[in-house]
Amino acid sequence: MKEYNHLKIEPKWRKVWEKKGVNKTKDTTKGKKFYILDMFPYPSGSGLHVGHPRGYVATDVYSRYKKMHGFNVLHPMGWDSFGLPAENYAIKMKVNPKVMDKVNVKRYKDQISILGLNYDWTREINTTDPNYYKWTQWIFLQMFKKGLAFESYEPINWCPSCKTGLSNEDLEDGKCERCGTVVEKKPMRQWVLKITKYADRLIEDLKDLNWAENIKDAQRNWIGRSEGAELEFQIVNSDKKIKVFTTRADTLFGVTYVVLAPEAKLVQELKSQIKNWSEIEKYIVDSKAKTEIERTAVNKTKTGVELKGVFVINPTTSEKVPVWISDYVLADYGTGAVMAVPAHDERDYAFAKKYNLPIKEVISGGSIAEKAYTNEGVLINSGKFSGLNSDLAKGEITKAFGQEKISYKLKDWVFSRQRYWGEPIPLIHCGKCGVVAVPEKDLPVKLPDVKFYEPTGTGESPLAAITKWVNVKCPKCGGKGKRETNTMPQWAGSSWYYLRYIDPKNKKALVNKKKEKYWSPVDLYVGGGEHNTRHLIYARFWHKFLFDIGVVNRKEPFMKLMNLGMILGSDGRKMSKRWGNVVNPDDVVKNVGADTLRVYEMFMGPFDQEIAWSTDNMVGSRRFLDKVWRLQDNFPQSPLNLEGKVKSGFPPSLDKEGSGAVDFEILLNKTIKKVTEDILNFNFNTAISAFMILVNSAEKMPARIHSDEGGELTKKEYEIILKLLAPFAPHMTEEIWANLGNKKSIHLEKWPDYDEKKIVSEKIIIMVQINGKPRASFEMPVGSSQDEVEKVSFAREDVSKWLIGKEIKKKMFIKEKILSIITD
Ligand code: ANZ
Ligand code: ZN
Repeated sequence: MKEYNHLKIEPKWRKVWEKKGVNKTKDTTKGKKFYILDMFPYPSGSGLHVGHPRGYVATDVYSRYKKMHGFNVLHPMGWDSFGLPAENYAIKMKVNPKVMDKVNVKRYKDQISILGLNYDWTREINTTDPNYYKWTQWIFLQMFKKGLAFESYEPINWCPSCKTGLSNEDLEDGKCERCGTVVEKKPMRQWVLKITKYADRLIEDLKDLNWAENIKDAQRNWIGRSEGAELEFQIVNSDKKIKVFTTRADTLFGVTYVVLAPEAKLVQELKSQIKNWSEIEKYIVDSKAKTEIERTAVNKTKTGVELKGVFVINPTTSEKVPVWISDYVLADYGTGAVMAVPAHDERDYAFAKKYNLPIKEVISGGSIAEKAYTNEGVLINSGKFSGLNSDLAKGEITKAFGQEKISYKLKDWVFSRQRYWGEPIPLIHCGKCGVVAVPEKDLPVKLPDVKFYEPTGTGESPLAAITKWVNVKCPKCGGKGKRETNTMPQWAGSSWYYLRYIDPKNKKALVNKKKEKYWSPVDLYVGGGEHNTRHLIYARFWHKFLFDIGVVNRKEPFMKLMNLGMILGSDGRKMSKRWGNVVNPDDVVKNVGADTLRVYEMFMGPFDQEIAWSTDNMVGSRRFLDKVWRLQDNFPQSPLNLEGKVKSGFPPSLDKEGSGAVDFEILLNKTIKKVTEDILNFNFNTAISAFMILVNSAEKMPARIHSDEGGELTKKEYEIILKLLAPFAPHMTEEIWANLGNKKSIHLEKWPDYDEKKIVSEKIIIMVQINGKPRASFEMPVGSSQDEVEKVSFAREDVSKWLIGKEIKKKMFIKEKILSIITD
């Protein structure tokens, strides 16, 4: 019997598949299609560890399964190479990012290739390829032309270490997500995309998507839509007003002070009126040093300073109330100002207690002696509105003193980076014409080669130093112009890449319309954690824009989303060089084979849950494959000898109920059903356990050949097992398949059907005991209830004869096992 030598088998078959184009997607727009997509990686310098391929293996299993159902499957892979991580790594290694990218991509591709994933590599894309980013720039230009890209000088997040502006999405607890440095607010020129214009649609269209509710919630929370009102407070002795955003207009009568964010422009404008300016100035400086999380935490002690000399009028009562600044008010939410209602808001309550400000109750329903009463209720102390309930009062008070307003936590997308390694923004600044779009025929604007790619820290990208590149003619007037030197953020290229796989080599359009119509939407998108808010929001935004300008035909890009759980090191920590717990897939493939790695990663636990790596358990997966391999012993290796020895069915004399052969047939049908359903539901781990049970049972079969107990494993059954296992262990099953004399690839076979009757007809033996003595045993369908078992029992002579003339005192039933009857 041939040895299972994965080192020989695996590379051999990968070559064959490539030569025969087994993994290629049919270039057609007819027939049933399935588009299955992995979130593409950014090839960092450290290469893949065994955690990365978990999602890739899952999509691979799924796509092979779909192919075996006759679908034309699009299952592509590419590289998200622009951006800070790649650039920071290149700088650390003192290698030009362009050169580094080539090395990293090659490494990643080599590592991915040895896993036997059935990607159609003819569709590979790389976001740093000018033929690709030409279209990233093209989309930006369309946004620019539609007024969705605009220049702004607002203060933005600035990472002093990465020396670039960042979007809100690039922060983690107020720190730069890439390097952990606390970000500062810095006013600078930047390009911003009006994603907020799409906020409502980004929420609304979630309802059509087949995504886990927690991911939808993450999207909703990120967008943070809040319905409320904008109300105005006249400043005493000034023509200025303070505008506030509130979700509780019903509490307006309870406002006892107003609070501005320390950064609010108004504070500067009121300087001449403010009597304690130096104190105010100091507070503004101090609050700059704090992160947003620190500032808004509910349980943190509030600080603030009164603007001495400034008062506003509560419009309901005409009472004068003081104005404060405090860092619990954020400059960039709502209007950057809050009407404080200490009786009914926790933060205001804490603040009022600390600074001895009045607390005025205006909603009845709870005591405010020790804390704010924050529920809604019936209004009191509210003039003609008293007696209304909160809901009604909100509307009435808003109508009388302001207007309805919706606020969003989502900010417009700060879209420029002062860094080298990104797509150049295709705009030209002209002294006469202002900002001018680069004509589409001149795209792509190629990223020039540079000597110095380190960030400058001056607020300009290193590109600004390349005068030859920067100085161009204005496309409009032919006069002197200068290129925009900011580059796009790392999320640009990934916001539309799934469209390019559909038509990766198209020179005339981003994607051919007919092909787009055929392949859209992505039927199944698989990826993990951190991308669930940002990447998905950005991509959905771009997709909606492309829908609006007629490039795509659907409102949403990703129909179904499966969330991937991380693989941790065997110590339970995130795999990282720092902990020395990284397992390299190359080593695993060498030691036990790609098929074992694949089976193990699918078996180790529920797909969406985190799980720690265990080399011991992986060896178990190898043992399982060894067993499947050894089943070949039942069949002669040469197809010539096949006849005679291998039976195509069970010998009639053995084909009776209760024999091993029938048991096996039932188990096989059950397993087909289970594996089929499990793959569809991403329950790969239970699919593999079902396999293990089946194979254990198949292993025992040949031993029975010479006994009368049952049949033997038929070639047909063995082939069914192989087909079911093919998506998980593509190399080994292909090898055995060929050994059995098959000429075509197993991966082009049809997925096995199961026989529903065979599953339903499964029986178990019920034993009937009467007064402790076994009196009868017979078959019943699995799952029969006590009632059903009793009915059958009492109808049988061998039971009823013991019961005639007796009274039944007690009955006990153990499901699928025993009915025990006690008589007098
Ligand atoms: C008065 C009030 C009374 C409020 C009350 C609440 C309870 P969401 O739901 O998150 O939108 N707020 C408004 N702008 C703010 C800012 N820039 N920084 C910090 N807080 C701000 O929250 C809206 C509420 O958050 C608003 O309603 C406002 O306080 C506060 F009994 O106004 B409320
Ligand atoms: Zn010009």
